[in-house]
Amino acid sequence: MKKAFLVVALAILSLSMVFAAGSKEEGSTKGQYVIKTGIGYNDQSLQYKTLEFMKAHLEDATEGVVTMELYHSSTLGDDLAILEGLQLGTVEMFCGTIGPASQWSNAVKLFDLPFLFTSYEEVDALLDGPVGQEVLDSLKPAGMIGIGYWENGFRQLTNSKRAVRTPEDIVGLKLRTMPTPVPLATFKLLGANPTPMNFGEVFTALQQGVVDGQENPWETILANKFYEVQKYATNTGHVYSPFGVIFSQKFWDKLPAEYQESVREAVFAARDFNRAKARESEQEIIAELSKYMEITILAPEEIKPFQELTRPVYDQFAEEIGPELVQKAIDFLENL
Ligand code: TK8
Repeated sequence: MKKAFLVVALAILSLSMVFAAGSKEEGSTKGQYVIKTGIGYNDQSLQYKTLEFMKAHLEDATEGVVTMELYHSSTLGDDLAILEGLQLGTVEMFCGTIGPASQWSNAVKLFDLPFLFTSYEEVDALLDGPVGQEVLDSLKPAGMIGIGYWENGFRQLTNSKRAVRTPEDIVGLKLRTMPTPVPLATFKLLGANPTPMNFGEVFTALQQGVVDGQENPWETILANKFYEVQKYATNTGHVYSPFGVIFSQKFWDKLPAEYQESVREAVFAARDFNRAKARESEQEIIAELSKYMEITILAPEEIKPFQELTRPVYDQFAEEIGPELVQKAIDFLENL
């Protein structure tokens, strides 16, 4: 009697183990896929809040099967290190300014061209359309899967020396630029003394006077407290920097199709959150910054001389970026 009971119990036990193993193979275990990502900005930044939004959305949609591990303030490395991590498969996602990815694809330099965009309408149409897709796809051979774009924003110039109203005011300023060639060429044309540097080193470099100035969107100037070490700001808006949301192909290929779809959806939901928040708070941010900085607001006709002086950058880089792509972008924006 006892023996018969034991046999039945064992049979039930082994059967349930088979089922448990079965469901695991289908990939539905909590925390089975972990997306690790890191940014240069701190946890007060909208970029970090956008990541938190994506994490909540994705973990909810996949019932915790796909989770996210977030790092800020360059603790996981700077933009270039994260991009290298995608290739190695040590990091799953990148969402920094796409510019530094130009090390792997020249097409990415398109967005560094000065004064390419003049409005958010143009930004959204180009990035979310075929040109934006072509740039993302150009990273595929490097083992990077580009899904979409979030907003870093129009870049504005700050410095510790003087108010900038005209291009002449920039002459001789030591400026930090992103570690990518187009901004370097742009600021050389304006007569500045540009130094490429990773974002993680910028605050200290400004504080110690290694450089006089930098350029980044209003929100970054506020969230990263650049106003503590920069007295002057001007709305140059010389470049719109998109954040590129890019995954490691090594990770992507392991992710079952249904979860790839969940990730895509979460990236786009976070994009909509990010753009809406960034744009609704812009004026408030400028008002807040003006408590600490002398802000120069230029009218569109005052921006023109900056535009004219930096125009040669287009010819300098068109060959490298791909003349057809540059023309396609210009035509697309003109016909909007
Ligand atoms: C921060 C970087 C940064 C960029 C820079 O995560 O280096 O100035 O604007 O966005 O991606």
